[in-house]
Amino acid sequence: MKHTVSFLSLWLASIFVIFPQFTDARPQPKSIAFRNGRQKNGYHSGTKRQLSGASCAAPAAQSISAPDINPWASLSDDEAASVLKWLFGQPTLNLTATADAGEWDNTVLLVELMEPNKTDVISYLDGNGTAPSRYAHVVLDHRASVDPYYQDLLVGPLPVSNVTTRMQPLTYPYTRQTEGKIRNLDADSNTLYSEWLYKVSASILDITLDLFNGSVLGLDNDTLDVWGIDPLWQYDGVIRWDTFWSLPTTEMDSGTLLPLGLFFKSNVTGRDPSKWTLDGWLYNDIFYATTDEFRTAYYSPGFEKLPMNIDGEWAWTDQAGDIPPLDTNFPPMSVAPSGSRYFADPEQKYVKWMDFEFYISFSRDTGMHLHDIRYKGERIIYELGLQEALAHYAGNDPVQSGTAYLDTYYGFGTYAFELVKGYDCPSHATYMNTTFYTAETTHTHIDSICLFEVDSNYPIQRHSTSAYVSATKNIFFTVRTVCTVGNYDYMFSYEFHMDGSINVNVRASGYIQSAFFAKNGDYGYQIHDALSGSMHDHVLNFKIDFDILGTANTMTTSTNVPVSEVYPWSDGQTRNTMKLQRTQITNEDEGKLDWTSNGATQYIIQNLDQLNEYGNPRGYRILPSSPTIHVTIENSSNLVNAAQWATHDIFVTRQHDTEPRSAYPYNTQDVANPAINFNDFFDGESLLQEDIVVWFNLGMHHVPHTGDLPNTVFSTAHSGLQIMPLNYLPRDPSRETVNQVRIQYAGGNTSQVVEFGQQEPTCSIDVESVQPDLEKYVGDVVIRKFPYDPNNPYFETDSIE
Ligand SMILES: *[C@@H]1O[C@H](CO)[C@@H](O)[C@H](O)[C@H]1NC(C)=O
Ligand SMILES: *[C@@H]1O[C@H](CO)[C@@H](O)[C@H](O)[C@H]1NC(C)=O
Ligand SMILES: *[C@@H]1O[C@H](CO)[C@@H](O)[C@H](O)[C@H]1NC(C)=O
Ligand SMILES: *[C@@H]1O[C@H](CO)[C@@H](O)[C@H](O)[C@H]1NC(C)=O
Ligand SMILES: *[C@@H]1O[C@H](CO)[C@@H](O)[C@H](O)[C@H]1NC(C)=O
Ligand SMILES: *[C@@H]1O[C@H](CO)[C@@H](O)[C@H](O)[C@H]1NC(C)=O
Ligand SMILES: *[C@@H]1O[C@H](CO)[C@@H](O)[C@H](O)[C@H]1NC(C)=O
Ligand SMILES: *[C@@H]1O[C@H](CO)[C@@H](O)[C@H](O)[C@H]1NC(C)=O
Ligand SMILES: *[C@@H]1O[C@H](CO)[C@@H](O)[C@H](O)[C@H]1NC(C)=O
Ligand SMILES: *[C@@H]1O[C@H](CO)[C@@H](O)[C@H](O)[C@H]1NC(C)=O
Ligand SMILES: [Cu+2]
Repeated sequence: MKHTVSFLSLWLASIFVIFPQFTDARPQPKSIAFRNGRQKNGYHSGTKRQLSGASCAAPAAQSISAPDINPWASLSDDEAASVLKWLFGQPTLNLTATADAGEWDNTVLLVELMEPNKTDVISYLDGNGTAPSRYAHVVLDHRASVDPYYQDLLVGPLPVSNVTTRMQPLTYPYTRQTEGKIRNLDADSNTLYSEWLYKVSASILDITLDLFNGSVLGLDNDTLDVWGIDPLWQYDGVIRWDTFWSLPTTEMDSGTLLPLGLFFKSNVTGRDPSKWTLDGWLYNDIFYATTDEFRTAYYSPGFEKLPMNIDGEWAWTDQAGDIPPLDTNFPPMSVAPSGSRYFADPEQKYVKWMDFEFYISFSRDTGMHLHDIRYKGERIIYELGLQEALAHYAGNDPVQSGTAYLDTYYGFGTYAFELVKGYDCPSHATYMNTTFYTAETTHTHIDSICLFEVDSNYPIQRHSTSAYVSATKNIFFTVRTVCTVGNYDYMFSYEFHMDGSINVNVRASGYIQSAFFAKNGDYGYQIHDALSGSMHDHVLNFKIDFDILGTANTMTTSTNVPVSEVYPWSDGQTRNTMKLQRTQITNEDEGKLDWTSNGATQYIIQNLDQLNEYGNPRGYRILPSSPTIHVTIENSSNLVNAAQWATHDIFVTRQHDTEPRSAYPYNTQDVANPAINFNDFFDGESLLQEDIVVWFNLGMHHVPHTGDLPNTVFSTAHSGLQIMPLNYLPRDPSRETVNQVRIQYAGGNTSQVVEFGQQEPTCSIDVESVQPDLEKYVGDVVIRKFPYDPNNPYFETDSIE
C-alpha cells in the first residue's frame, strides 16, 4: 500500500438487522431418559436446579484483581501527556506539533511504554524486587535535515520529573549501533505525490485518458491511483517503481483488485524533487527507457492495448448471487448460560480461565502480546506475541516483484479495530479496550480484544465399550484481536485448552493485492478480466519465551527413524522397524530449524533438571496445528538482511534483555544494514539449560485463485502452532473437568447416566436479548495529549489507504 495514512471518519452502515420473531424461545428442560439413575461423582445427585427464568444474555467477565501490577501496561494518559510535555520542553529536539508540521519539521511519531527488561520483571514477580521503573520509548521523525532519520529515545524514569527524567538514544535492542538513528526514506511522502507521481502521470495524460479512460493528477475527479513498491530499491541510490490502478467506484475497498499494467521507474535519491529522474516505462513486458520512446511506440501501428480491470460487483463484498437453501433462517449460535466462566481485570489487563492466567500488553508495532502465562500456578511462558509479518510477492512486473511488505512499519496495534460482536467473536464474548499513540493523541480502540469460551463441538475425549460410553466436552478459551493492515485483515487467536495446550492461530481475510495479468502466468492464476492472483508468501514471526519450571530450559528433539535391527528374540533375522533418535539443540549454531518431512521430528522445550516420576524431563512440545511456512525466496533482492527471521520455521536463541525483538519496524528503510539483523542473534552461545527463546513462523504460500474474490476467506487462509504439555503432568489434566459423562448401557433395560457435578443451566434464552447491538459500533475514541485535553474525547478511526 502507499505510505500515506489518511484519517477517515468512520462510516457507519445503517444496516438494521431484523431478528426472527421468536416470541417464546425458552428451552424445555433437557429430556434425559434415566434421571433417577444419575450419579454425581459417586454419590447420588438429589439436587437439580429449576429453570430460574433469568436471561442468558450479556455475561460480563467475573471480576478479579490481578496478583501484581501489570509491568507491561501501556502508558497511562497522564504518563503519555507528561512525556510529550517534557519532550516539547527540550529545545535541542526542535519539535513541531504534528498538526502544524510539514516535511521539513521534526515531529514525535511515538510515545509508548518501553517494555521492561525480563531481568527486572522476574525479580519483581518472583522475588522481592520492586516493580520495574517505567520508561517511555519515543520515536522522533527527524526531518528538518537533508538526511532525515528516525530517532529512537528512551525517556524516563516515569513519572516525569525535572530532576530525574533523562532522555538517551535507545540502542540496546538493536544489532546495528547507530545512536538509535535509522534513515527515513519516506520523509517526503506528500512531495512524492505533488511534485513527482502526479507530474509523471500528467506527462502522459493523453495516454491514461485513452488507455484507461482516466487520470491521476491529485484532483477531486481523479479516477485512477498510482503507487508502487515497498521496500524501495536501495542498491544504488533510492529507486522506486510505481503503477497505475483504477480507483474504486464505490466505498468498497476494491482498489488492490484494479491494477492497470503500466509501470514506471524513478530515481528518487535525495530530498530535492528537481533532481529526481524518470528512468523508464514498462507496458506488456516491453521496457521503454524514456517517455518519448514510450509515447512514440504507443502511437505507432501495431501497439497492443491490453484490457483494463474495471470495478464492479465482482469486487464487492455485499451479498451477491443465489441465496443457498434455508440460509435466511437464523443459524445456530452459542450462549453462555451460566454467564462467563473466566476472570478479567481490565485495568491491569489480567485474565484467568480455569488453570491458565496471563497478562496482556499492547503496542503500536505488534499489537497484542501475552505475558507471564501460567498454568496450574507455574509460569510456562514469559512472553508470547507477534514480532513481524512479511508478505513477499513475486511477478513478471517490477511492482509485484518489488513488493515485500514488513507490516509493523504500518503497525498492527494502530489497526486493531473494534471487533464486530457476534461476527468476529461470539455474541457472548467480553471485551477489552486497547490504546495506541499517534500525532500527540492517544486513540482507544474500543472493544478490540475479545475473550470467550466456546464448545469446540467435538469431544476432547471419548471411549465406547459394550457396557459404557464415556465422553468429555471440549470447551476452550480464546483471546482474539483483528488487525487490518491496509488491504489485509489478520485475525490473531490464542486458544487455551483443558489438556494444558495453547494454540496460536492466525487467519487472513480482506482484499488480496493482485497483479496485472499480462504475461504473469508463471506467478499466479488469471482470476478476472485482466487480473492475476499474484503469488506471495505470508510469513508471521512470533516470539515465545518459554520458562518451563524456571528459566533453565533446553530444546530437545525426538525423531522417528526407520531402522533394521536384530533382536535376541528375532531368530537371528533382521527386522525392519523404527525407533526414536533423541538429540539436544546444544548451541545457537544449531538454532535454525525446520519442521521435518513426514513430521518425523518432535521439538520439545524441557527443563532437564525437572524430571517426572519416571525420570523424563517435564516439558512442552511445539508442533504445527495447521500448515506453516517459511519464505520461499532465498536471499530476497527486496529484503536483503531485513527479515532474516523468515528463512526457517523455528529458531532458538539465548534470551537477552538486549534481544527483545526479532524485527524492527523501520528495517525496510535500510534493508542492507537494518537496525535489527536477526542473524546477528546467532553467535554460538550455549542453549543447554539456559533461558532460551523460540521464534516460530506461521504463514502460507498464498496463490490466490477465483475463490479469493472478492475477499480471501479465514477458513482456508489459516496457519497455527500448538504448544502441548509433554510429560509435564502425571496424566491428562482434562480428566479434572466435570463436563463429562459416562453412560452405562449394558443389559438393555438398565442404564445409568453418570455425571460428575455439573450444574444444570438455569437461564432462559431470549434470543433477541443475546444479539449484539451493532448500531453501537463507533470506532476509535481519541484524546489529545499535546495540549493535553482529557475531557474532550472525539471519534476518529484511521486506516491505511
Ligand atoms: C528546527 O526546525 C526547523 C523546522 O521546523 C528548521 O527550519 C530549523 O533549521 C531547525 N533548527 C535547527 C537548529 O536545526
Ligand atoms: C535493559 O537491559 C539493557 C541491557 O542490559 C540495559 O542496557 C538497559 O538499560 C536496561 N533497560 C532498562 C529500562 O533498565
Ligand atoms: C524475599 O524476602 C523474604 C523475607 O525477607 C526472604 O525470606 C526470601 O528469601 C526473599 N526471596 C527472594 C527471592 O529474594
Ligand atoms: C519542570 O520545570 C518546568 C519549567 O521550569 C515547570 O513548569 C514544571 O512544573 C516542572 N515540572 C515538575 C514536574 O517539576
Ligand atoms: C469514462 O469515464 C467517465 C467518467 O470518468 C464515464 O462517464 C464514461 O462512461 C467512461 N467511458 C468509458 C468508455 O468507459
Ligand atoms: C477534472 O477537474 C479538472 C479541474 O477542475 C478539469 O479541468 C477536468 O476537465 C476534469 N476532468 C474530468 C474528466 O471531468
Ligand atoms: C540514482 O541517482 C543517484 C544520484 O541522484 C545516483 O548516484 C545513482 O547512481 C542513481 N541510481 C541509479 C540506479 O541510476
Ligand atoms: C472502553 O472505552 C470506552 C470508551 O472510553 C469506555 O466507555 C469503556 O468502559 C471501556 N471498556 C473497558 C472494559 O474498559
Ligand atoms: C545475497 O544477494 C546479494 C546480491 O545479489 C549478494 O551480494 C550476496 O552475496 C548474497 N548473499 C548470500 C548469503 O547469498
Ligand atoms: C430388566 O429389568 C428388570 C427389572 O429391574 C430385571 O429384573 C431384569 O433382569 C432386567 N433385564 C436384563 C436383561 O437385565
Ligand atoms: Cu495473501
